[in-house]
Amino acid sequence: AAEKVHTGSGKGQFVGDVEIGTTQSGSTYQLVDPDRANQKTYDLNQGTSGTGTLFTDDNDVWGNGQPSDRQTAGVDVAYGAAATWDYFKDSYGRNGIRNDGVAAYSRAHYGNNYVNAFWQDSCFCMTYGDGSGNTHPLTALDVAAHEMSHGVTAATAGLVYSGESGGLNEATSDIFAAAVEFHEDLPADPGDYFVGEKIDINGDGTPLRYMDKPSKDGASKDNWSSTLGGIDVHYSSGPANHFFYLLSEGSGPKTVNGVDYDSPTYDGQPVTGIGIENAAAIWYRALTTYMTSTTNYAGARTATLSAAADLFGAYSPTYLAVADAWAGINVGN
Ligand code: ASN
Ligand code: ZN
Repeated sequence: AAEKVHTGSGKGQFVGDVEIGTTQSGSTYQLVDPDRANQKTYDLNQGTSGTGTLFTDDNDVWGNGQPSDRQTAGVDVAYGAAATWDYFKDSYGRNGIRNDGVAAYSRAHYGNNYVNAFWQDSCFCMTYGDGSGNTHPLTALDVAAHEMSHGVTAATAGLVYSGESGGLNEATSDIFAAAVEFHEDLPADPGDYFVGEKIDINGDGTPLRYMDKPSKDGASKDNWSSTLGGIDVHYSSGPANHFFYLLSEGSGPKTVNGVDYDSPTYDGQPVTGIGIENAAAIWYRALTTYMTSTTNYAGARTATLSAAADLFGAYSPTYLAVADAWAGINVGN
């Protein structure tokens, strides 16, 4: 019998009440999204290999917002995958992570007390742990968008995951994580320039990373220096995240979606923001057109200037804002 297309209603822990794409198969429904190339969501059921089983449900009402309900994580990650698919499609006409119309799949409930999430090119899939006590899952929207964006980077510039290119790879995932979050702007998770603010990975309510002033995490760098290539890629991403914040919102104090930021510049000169959609479009064009596997910070500057020239005109106000934002993190000034 032909499978029927349905839209299930879900309640995630982080996304709140949402619609998710589901497919009826016989007398049950599956977390298979017919609007997005049958993008699938699996329950690993604490295993660490294979796909486990597809999430299924008998009445197409999924999760209850609590981590104790296994479907709740499925709702969050299925929504995250859908939102990320939509972001790249709506913004850039990108048809899936590899732009080939093929959907990646998601795996929730990986292992026990696993405090991470990750993307793998080998399976073309992303995987999510349940976090500390199996009750703090790493399934928020920005985490999903971050992981899937690793797939986009791998399929495009291919930035090597070490040294300065590794920092740019990580920053690319944080940049599109923020862009996806603003694009959705869910009541339960409005757009912000933090990474992982919902998952409470530190146990004290603080986010994993701060794009306006990355050093607030105690380890990330705010500005480029010659030591950058020798540190963990999740910290050498800091200056590029800071560049992206400055380009989007500008320097100095600013309130966005009710959140107060105050972003400094390395050179003390002001930067005028161009808005997150323009900043992300410049980064996307730079990533997909000009960056290569070995692009470093200086190369990222020239890549974004070329992208800005293409999209907005050489020496346009937007192009000049890109140059100012790089100067604001000690690149090219
Ligand atoms: N969650 C981490 C990340 O996406 C996994 C890793 O270290 N690659 O960056
Ligand atoms: Zn990452």
